Amino acid sequence: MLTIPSPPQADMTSIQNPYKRTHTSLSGDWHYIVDPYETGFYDMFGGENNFGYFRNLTPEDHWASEYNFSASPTLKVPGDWNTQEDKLFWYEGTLWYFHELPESKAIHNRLFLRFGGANYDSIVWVNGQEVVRHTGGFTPFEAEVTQLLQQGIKNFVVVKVNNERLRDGVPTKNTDWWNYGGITREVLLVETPEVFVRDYFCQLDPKAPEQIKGFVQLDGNPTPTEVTINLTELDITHVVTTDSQGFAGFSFLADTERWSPESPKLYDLVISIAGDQIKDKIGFRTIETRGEDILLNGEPIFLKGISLHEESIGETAKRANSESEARQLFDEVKALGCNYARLAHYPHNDHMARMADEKGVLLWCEVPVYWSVNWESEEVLDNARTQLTEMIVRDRNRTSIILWSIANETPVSDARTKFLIELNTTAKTLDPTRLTTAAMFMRPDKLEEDGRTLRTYTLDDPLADHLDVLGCNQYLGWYYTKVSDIANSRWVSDKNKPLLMSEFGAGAPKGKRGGPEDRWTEDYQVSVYEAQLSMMEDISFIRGLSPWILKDFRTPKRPLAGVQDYFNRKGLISDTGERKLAWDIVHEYYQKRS
Ligand code: GCB
Repeated sequence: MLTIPSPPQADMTSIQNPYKRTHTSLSGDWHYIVDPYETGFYDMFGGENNFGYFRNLTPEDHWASEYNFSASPTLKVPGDWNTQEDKLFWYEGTLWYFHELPESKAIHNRLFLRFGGANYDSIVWVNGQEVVRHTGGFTPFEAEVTQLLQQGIKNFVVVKVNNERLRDGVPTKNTDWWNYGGITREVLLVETPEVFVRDYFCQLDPKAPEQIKGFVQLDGNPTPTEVTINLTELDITHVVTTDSQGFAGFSFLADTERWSPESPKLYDLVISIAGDQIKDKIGFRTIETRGEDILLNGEPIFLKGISLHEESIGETAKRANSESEARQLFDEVKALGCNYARLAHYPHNDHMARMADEKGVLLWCEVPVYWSVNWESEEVLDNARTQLTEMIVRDRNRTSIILWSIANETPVSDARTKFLIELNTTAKTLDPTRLTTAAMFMRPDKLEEDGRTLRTYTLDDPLADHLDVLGCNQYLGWYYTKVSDIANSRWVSDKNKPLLMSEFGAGAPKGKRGGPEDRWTEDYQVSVYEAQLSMMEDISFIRGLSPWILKDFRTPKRPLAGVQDYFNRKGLISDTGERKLAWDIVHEYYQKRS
C-alpha cells in the first residue's frame, strides 16, 4: 500500500481564538468527487496514483487523467455531505473536495489554513503538496501555508475526507448518532504577523481565586518578548516576559465580578506584543466539589440541564455548524429553564461554548470515547488523548465549561479503567481549573424490604474514584424496568461525590398519543419523566440532571418504521422544533427546583 514519508501531523495546539484574527472564511461551494475505491489516492496495485486527485489534473493536462474538479458538482462547506445530496445520505467512505484559495497578499505575514472539523480522517494538500493529516471528526487542525501560496497563480486546496467507521476509531464502529461525513465545520485562512500569540490560558486560580492565572505562548520568536495582558474594566495591565521557548506564565490579583448563569459577566481581555494583539471575552468563576456538593463561586448549585447533539433544529436535521444554529439551540435550552447543558457525545463546534458563555449556561463537554473502543490499543489511547487535548486546548478559556467528560457508558474492565485513568490525568494536567467526569452505569440489585421488592442501584465503577463528579446514564422505565418500578428504586453511593443523572428518557414521536402506559406515545414519555423526577427527589447525593435529549436526532440505529424512521425520538422537541408534552414537565420542575 502507499506510504507517504513522515506526513505532517496536526499540531494539537492550533491557533487560539482564530475568529478574532484577520481571516478569510472559505465557506461556500467546493467541488467534490465521490471516491469509494480511493482511486484518487492509489493506483491499481496499491501504489501512489501518479495522477492522484490531490494534483488537480484534468484530461487536458494529461491524457491519463480521468477526473476534473472544476466540472464536478459542488457541496457547501461547512456542511455534512449526507443532507446536501440524496445520493450521499448513507455514504461512508472517501470524498474529495477542491477549492480555489485566494492569492497570498501580505508577503510579511504568515498564513494558516484552519479546519474547524472534518469527519473523520482527513488529508490536506495545497497546490499539490500535502500539508496536514488529521484523525478525529470533531476537533480543529491547521497547517501553515505561508510559503505555499503564490502570487499570480490559482492556488488551490484539495482535501480527502474519509468517514468510514473503524473498529480502532474514536468513536468505534457502533454509536447512536448519524455519521455525518465531510468538512462539517468552517475553514479559515488565518493571517498572523511573523511573531504572534499562538495560545493563551486565562482563568481564576482555583487555589487562590483572588488571582487570575494563566500563560501565553508565542509562535515565531524564541527571544524574550514583552507581553501585556490587559483587562481594562478591571484596571489591570500586567506585563510579563517570555522565556526562550516563547512561553510566559502569569498571575495577578484581580477583584472580579463572578460569572454565573444568572449574571454571565464577561470581560474584554487583550493580549499584546509588539506587532500582534488578540482580543477575547472572558468570564471568571470558580468550580469545585465539597463532599457531595458542586460549588459554583463557593455556593452549592443544582445543575438543571439537558443533553444535546450537535444537530440543527429546522426543516432538515443536519450537523449544526453556525453561530445562528448555536443560538437557536441555546434559546431552547434557556426556554426550558436550564442553567446547564451536556454537549454529547463529542466536542461541538467553536460557537457552542462561546454562546454558552454569553447566555449563561454551564457546560459538560466530552470526547467520543463511547461504549466500547479498543481499550487494549496504544494507538487508540493516543487518538483519544489527542482528541481530548485538542478539545481542551481549543476551549479552556470558555468560562461556561465546568466539566470535561472523558467517556460515555464504557463497560468496566481493567484495560478500560486504565485507559480512562490516563485520559483523566491528561484532562487534569491540561486544565486544573475544571472538574472531570464520565457517564457511567450503575449496578442494579434487588432487595426485599417490608414485603416489597426494592431495586437498588449502586455506583461502584472503579473509575468513580478518579473523577470529581459522577455521571450516571439510566433508562429506568424504558430499557430496564417498567415505569411503575421506578418508584421502588433506592440509590446507593459510598463515594462521597456529587452525582449527575447524565441521561434518562423515553422515545415518543411528536403527536403520538395514548394512555400513560402506552410505549412510544408522548403520554408514556410524560409518565417516565414524572416517575424519574420524583425518584430523583429522594437521592440525597444528586446534584443535577441532563435528560436525554433536547431534540430528536438522526441515527441509523433507530429504523422502526412510522415511529422512529431513523430518528432517536427521545427528544423533548421534535427534529423540527415542536415541543412535546414532556417539555412542560421538565420546564415546570426546573421552575420549582432551586
Ligand atoms: C445512551 C447513550 C446515548 C443513546 C441513548 C439512547 O445511553 O449514551 O447515546 O442515544 O442511550 O437513546 O438509547
